[in-house]
Amino acid sequence: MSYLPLAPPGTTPLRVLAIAGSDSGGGAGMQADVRTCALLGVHALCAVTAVTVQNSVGVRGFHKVPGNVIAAQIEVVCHDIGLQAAKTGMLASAEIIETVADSWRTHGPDAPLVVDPVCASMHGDPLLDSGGLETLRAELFPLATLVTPNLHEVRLLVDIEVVDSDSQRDAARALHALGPQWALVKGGHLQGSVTSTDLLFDGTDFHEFESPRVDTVHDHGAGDTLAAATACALAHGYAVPDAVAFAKGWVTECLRASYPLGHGHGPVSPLFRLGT
Ligand code: PXL
Repeated sequence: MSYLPLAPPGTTPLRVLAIAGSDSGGGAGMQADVRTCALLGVHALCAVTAVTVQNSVGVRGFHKVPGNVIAAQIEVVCHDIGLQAAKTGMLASAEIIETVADSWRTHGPDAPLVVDPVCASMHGDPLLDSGGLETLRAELFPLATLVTPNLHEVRLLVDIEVVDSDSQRDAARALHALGPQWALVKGGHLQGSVTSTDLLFDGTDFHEFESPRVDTVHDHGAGDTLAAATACALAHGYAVPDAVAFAKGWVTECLRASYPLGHGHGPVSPLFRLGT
C-alpha cells in the first residue's frame, strides 16, 4: 500500500487535532491517535478530554478534564499553530461534548472534522455518561464531516441492530439524517464473515469498503486508528471516500502488526512502518 506524502525534514508537516481521552495502557485513545499521526508523517495536536485509568484487561475509571481546560487547549492550538483536520474520540460527558462543539464552532478552521462516537471500551466499560448520546446527536453530529460508529454505537445512537447489508444501509441512512456530511457504519463487529465491510453514505451514494478480517484478539485502538488515519488523509486533501479507503487499508495493516500486551487485549500497531 502507498502511504501519505511526507514533509521534507525541517519543514512543518500537516497538523491534525485529536480531541480524545488518554489511555494509561497506551493502546487506544489519544495515544493511538498520536501514534497514527506520527507514523503517517502528520503532526498531532492534542486536546485531552479525560484521563482513563486502564490496562489491557479493562478501564478502572476515568477523570474528566474541566471544560474550560478542554476549550483552552482547542483555542490555543487553533490560533497559533493551525490545523488541516480534526477528530474526536472519547468525550466522556454531555457537558464536554457541548464544550467541544462550542469550541469547534468558535475557533475551529474550515477543516474536516471526524467524529468517532466513542461510548464504551472493548470490554464494555462505559466511556460516555448517560445523557452524552443525545448531545452527540444534537450538537456534534451536525458539525461532522464524517461519523464513524461501530455496530454497538450504531445501536445506541439510532436503535438499529445491524445484522446484514440491508440493516447496515438502514443504519447509514438514519445516522446521516442526524446531520453529518457522511456516515460510516463499520462492519468489523459483524459475526461470521471472512471479510469486514464498512459502509459509507453521503445521503445519495453508498460506498462499500471490504477488507480481509484479521484474526486477532489484539485489536485495542482499531476504531481510534481508523478515525485518526482518515483525518490524516483528509488533512492531505483526500475526498472522504478516498480517505476512508486509505484508512481501512492502514488499520488492516496495523491489525496484522498488533502485539500482545499485559494479560488482555494488545493494541493495533503502526510500528511496522519503522521497518525491521
Ligand atoms: O477505542 C475507544 C477508546 C477511545 N478512547 C479511550 C479509550 C478507548 C477504549 O478503550 O480508552 C481513552
